[in-house]
Amino acid sequence: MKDAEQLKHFEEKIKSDTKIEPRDWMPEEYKKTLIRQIGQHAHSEIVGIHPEANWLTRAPSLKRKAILLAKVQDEAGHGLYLYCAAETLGASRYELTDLMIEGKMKYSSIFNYPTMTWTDVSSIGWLVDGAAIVNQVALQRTSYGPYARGMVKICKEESFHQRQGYESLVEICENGTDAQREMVQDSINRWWWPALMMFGPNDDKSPNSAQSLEWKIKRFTNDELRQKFVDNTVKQVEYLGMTIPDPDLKFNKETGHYEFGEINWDEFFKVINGFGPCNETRIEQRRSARDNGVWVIEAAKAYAQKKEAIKQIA
Ligand code: BYC
Repeated sequence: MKDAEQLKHFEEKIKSDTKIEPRDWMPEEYKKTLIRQIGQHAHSEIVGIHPEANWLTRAPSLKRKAILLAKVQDEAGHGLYLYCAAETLGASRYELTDLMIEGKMKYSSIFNYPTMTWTDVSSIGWLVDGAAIVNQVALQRTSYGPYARGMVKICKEESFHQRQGYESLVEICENGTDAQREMVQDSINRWWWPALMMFGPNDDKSPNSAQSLEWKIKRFTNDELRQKFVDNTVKQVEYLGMTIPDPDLKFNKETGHYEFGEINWDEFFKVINGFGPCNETRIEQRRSARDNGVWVIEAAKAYAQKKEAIKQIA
């Protein structure tokens, strides 16, 4: 088939919601956009382990430790599914990781903030995984088959993560001390705005959205998803007896949505450009994991070669 015919065939598939699969023809830019988004998504899952793993040895009970350990393992699994999805497009996970460490690929802004108290761990589960689900439920219908299918399992697990985070906060708010409730409020104050930033810049400042929506890589705009998250979450904050750190937040009866204040976009761009509170630490953690893990990869390769050699002789 000629290029023009292939393009027409590709566009028809997108139009009819038929998934694009690894062996199908696709425009180079479509492939590039997918590698960028899936790669960043994979990096986020892996980098996102660090702020939570920081509390594994300090969880307040065996039950909380077991839950957190399961969550961290799930996140590592999500990273692996996503790197596999990127590999179906010809991008190796090692190359993508190198690009992130060199500052040439991003990961979610949210993981550049520190986890200072146990309630931060609960708030991450509730707010960060809660925001991630809103985005990822939509991505279950993304146009690239391996990415869409990966999202189905990831969403089920994120849903458990969100519930465990919220349940942990309900427990503190209902049965904790005043000092513990203050820690919950402090944690909401620090995580609320960064959670809203996870959805990316406003639609009129989002250079990639228009094309990604046309190709159905994205199914909703950044602002539509952010609005959905706010609408979902306000009542949950109220149930905890806590407040949202936004004096402009109010329900609009006519639209049926909550209106909210202006996000600090200077802070957002600083963080995604490498100057957030923990960017250096996170990149250093990834660099050291990569460098200290070389022997594992080499040992696995040597073992595979040995097995292959034995098979040849037998
Ligand atoms: N952080 O044109 P735009 C999790 C970048 S992990 C950093 O709107 P796009 C979890 C954007 O990449 C879940 N960068 O871009 C794990 C672009 O820069 P480049 C993570 C951001 O791609 C462990 C530029 O800004 N979820 O749940 O159309 C423990 C312009 O933006 C951010 C995903 O990764 C940001 N927040 O839309 C706990 C979801 N926002 O690449 C929990 C998958 C924007 O041109 N990704 N940028 O240099 C997406 O849905 C989309 O990529 C985004 C951005 C909505 C994030």
